[in-house]
Amino acid sequence: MSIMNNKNVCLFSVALLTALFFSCKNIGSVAPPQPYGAIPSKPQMEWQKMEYYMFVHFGPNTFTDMEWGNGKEDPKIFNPSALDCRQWAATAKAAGMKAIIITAKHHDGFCLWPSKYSTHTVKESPWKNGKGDVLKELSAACKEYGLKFGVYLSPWDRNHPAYGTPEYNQIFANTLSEVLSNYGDVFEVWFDGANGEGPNGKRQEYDWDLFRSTVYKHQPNAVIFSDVGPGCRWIGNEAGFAGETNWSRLNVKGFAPGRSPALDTLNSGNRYGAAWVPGETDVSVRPGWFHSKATNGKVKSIDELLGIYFASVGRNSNLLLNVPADQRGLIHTNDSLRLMEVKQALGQSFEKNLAADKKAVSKTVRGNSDKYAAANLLDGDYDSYWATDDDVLTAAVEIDLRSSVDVNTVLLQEYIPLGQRVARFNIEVWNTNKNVWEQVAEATTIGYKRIIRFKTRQTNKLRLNILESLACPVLNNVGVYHLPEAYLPKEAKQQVMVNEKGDLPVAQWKILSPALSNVAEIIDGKGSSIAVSFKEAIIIDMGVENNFKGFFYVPEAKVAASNIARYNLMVSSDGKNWKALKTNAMFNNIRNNPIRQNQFFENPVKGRYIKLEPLELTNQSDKYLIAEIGLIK
Ligand code: FUL
Repeated sequence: MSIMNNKNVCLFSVALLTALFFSCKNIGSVAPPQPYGAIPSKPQMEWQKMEYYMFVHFGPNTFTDMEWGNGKEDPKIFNPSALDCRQWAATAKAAGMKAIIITAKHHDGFCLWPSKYSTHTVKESPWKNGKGDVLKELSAACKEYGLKFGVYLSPWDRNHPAYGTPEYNQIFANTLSEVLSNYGDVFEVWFDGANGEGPNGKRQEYDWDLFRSTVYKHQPNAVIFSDVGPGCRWIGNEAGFAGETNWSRLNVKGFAPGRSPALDTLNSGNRYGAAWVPGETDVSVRPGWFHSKATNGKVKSIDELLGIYFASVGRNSNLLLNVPADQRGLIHTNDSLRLMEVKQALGQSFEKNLAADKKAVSKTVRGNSDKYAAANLLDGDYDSYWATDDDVLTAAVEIDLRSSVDVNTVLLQEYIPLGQRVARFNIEVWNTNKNVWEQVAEATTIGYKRIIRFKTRQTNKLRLNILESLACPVLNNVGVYHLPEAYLPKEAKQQVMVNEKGDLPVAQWKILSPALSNVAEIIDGKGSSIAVSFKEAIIIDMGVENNFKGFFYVPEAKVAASNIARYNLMVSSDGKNWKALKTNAMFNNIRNNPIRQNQFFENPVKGRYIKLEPLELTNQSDKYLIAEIGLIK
């Protein structure tokens, strides 16, 4: 073996250095991925990071115990005895929420601020001698508590005399201008798509272009919610869940609020949608949207609310949770206690990220550069991310937890400023006894945030496999957690019972119509429904005369199922001569929120037979669904 002379040593060193130089991770010189498809605007990005905020339904309905007022309510009924928006804000803040959106004007047209453009407002009410302004108090309270402030405004107005005429569009725009220029920053404007008849029996052709431009004129950074955005979209149900697959892109061409794409499209978005319109899940903490004494005992359980959280925030959607104020103008203790319990449960669940400061490695790193290394997934910095080369659409990341621990939850985030890309992935854990990888979950989209829960496993490593991606995957965060067992998904629930205290007993009842073999199910107290021909009424013989003050109908609990929307209800003593108790009456909001409908009569009623005649269904079916019918003492 010859010994190298000085010159050779020199050449060798140069070669070594050059080799080292080229093999070395070249920080900074590798171009970042180009954005893929539609991407969020700056306000949409800020909005997405808010994740969880409060809806407050409040207005005349709070005092009439209605879900939809008809606009004829006397403004004198609006008189909260102890309204305190600071209590709402303090509650939202303590619950970990980031904002409050208030129903400034619901379908009944009543304005919670003294609008110049209506005579159906707080100034016509006795509250604070007509000098009150709920928006003023709430916007100030939000500011004080560091919360953002948002407004819900229903274009459908069952009170305004101009509704149903072309002039109304400008009036609504003026109304918007008032709300959006007098109360500081408004982060979200919530446009309800519901469009029914106004006081003249006419519907309105809405000028959405005018409404949107009015919003942006006063609040250029506001995110506009509607069925189709443009800021964010309705998730397609009021039950609190986004699709398992949930793209933040949507095709909006040809659609409008109230004329939306199919509900499952709203639920899942469009894989190749042309616009960035992320989902927002709106759901009430109680069965209805407005406060009612009857639902004080029906605030959703921790299980239900955690289920909602994981099915919304955990599926790439923001969560807008409604917590209605009561007749005092306060959030009821039952609701606020539950919110605190949920806050605590989420705190316990996510306080310790088992992957933080551990090791993440991937064989596929963009340009082999440290700038895009898998370690970025664990550094807590939102803007640093792991990415692969443009042509690498499947990839894996291994998370080394360094010691064996219990795990059951993985939280993933895509870096959505560059678009949403991942279409399918799975998660594996290392079986330390058998020395093999075992799959614990497989799912489709990730988006801004995806939380996957699985049966608890003890392991020291996990692997995330991106199995399908529309462009090179770009992820900025992976978290690994061990949730208390109580917060893991529960087995399918048993049959839901739908009876309430105060329902008349049904032991002696006979159902005279329809003549179906399973007809007894409509009085068995359980939640499963039967289908009845649209032409057939429900007729019941109670055997004896009874006194009652109302009736209830439990529809099929699925949004847009063929439930009864409009009906007649009749009573009789002999089964021949009928008296109308309700004529052409509506089950309000039953299409979107198909819960038990309690309907009360003007005066208590006596009778032996009742008849429910369907007049209109929530869809075009020739059959309607009914889970239960009964009378309220
Ligand atoms: C719906 C309305 O009809 C309900 O009353 C409620 O306000 C809900 C949030 O939006 O469209």
